[in-house]
Amino acid sequence: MKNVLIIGSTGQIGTELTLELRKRYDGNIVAGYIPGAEPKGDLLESGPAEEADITDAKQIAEVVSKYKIDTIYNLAALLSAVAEVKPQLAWKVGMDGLFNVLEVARQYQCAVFTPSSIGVFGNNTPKDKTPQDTIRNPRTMYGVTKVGGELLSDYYHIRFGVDTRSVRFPGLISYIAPPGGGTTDYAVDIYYEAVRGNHFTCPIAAGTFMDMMYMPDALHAAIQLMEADPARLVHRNAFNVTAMSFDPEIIYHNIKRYIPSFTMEYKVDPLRQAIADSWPNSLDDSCAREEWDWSPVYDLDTMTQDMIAKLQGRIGK
Ligand code: AKB
Repeated sequence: MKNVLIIGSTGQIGTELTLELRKRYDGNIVAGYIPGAEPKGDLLESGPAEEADITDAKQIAEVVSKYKIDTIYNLAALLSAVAEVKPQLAWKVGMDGLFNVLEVARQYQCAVFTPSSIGVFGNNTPKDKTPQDTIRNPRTMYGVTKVGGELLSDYYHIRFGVDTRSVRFPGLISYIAPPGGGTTDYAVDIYYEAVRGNHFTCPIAAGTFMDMMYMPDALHAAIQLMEADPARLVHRNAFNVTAMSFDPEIIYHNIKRYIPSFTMEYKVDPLRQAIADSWPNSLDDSCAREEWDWSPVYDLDTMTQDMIAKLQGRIGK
């Protein structure tokens, strides 16, 4: 039996991860939320939900104690573009919040998963097939909090024995809850506009390659890493993982294979473009493959077919 708390359960990853964990495990899979982002529908009806604000250590400790939580998925974060607009809040959630979670985990002996990101890399990082162990010198607040989070999580493992694990997620593409505030969001928005029959204005320039992953693979990565044999883990915080790398032209032409009338133009957003330019073109995820058998299922074409079918069912056309 597993008792799990998901902090940020109503966000892009949390909405789907909470439901997936409830399918897989008996026990209390608690949907943690903040006021204004309460769970609804299936998420509310299929299991317990509790207010669990990452900035409130006491509140997190109360939920952990009440449900005898053994694993925390800490999904609270401001994504890269919005973190540049609100850097103080991004630090409060990303660093102070993580510190709260790790302290509660230390006291109640919980394992902790906190997603990291390709945002840990910066302009001096090797761009192609970026290695697992390499330069992490981001110049964004998002990246700073993700590098800090990786270091702090490793510290809690080494110093206090807290079972911390993490992956560096690329852009995540999904059709249930929207991402909101990321640099890679265009790769989600493009599907919505295509399925609605709309023209798409792309904020990222042609030729900008970034790693991406379909949500089912992302959920699989998080759960598989948390279930991995600790004796095999050389790394912990955080593993490079990827499923595909493309630029806006490639995804556009892939969607056009299934929706030939779809059209796109470019209106580059300088903030998002600068962030995208500082990130890798592609990651080397061989350590994840070797240490816990990571292997994605979806490539661009299978993801496109599934996204279009799922969105047609949800938003019509
Ligand atoms: C973002 O674009 O900020 C995120 C990420 C890659 O971490 N999707």
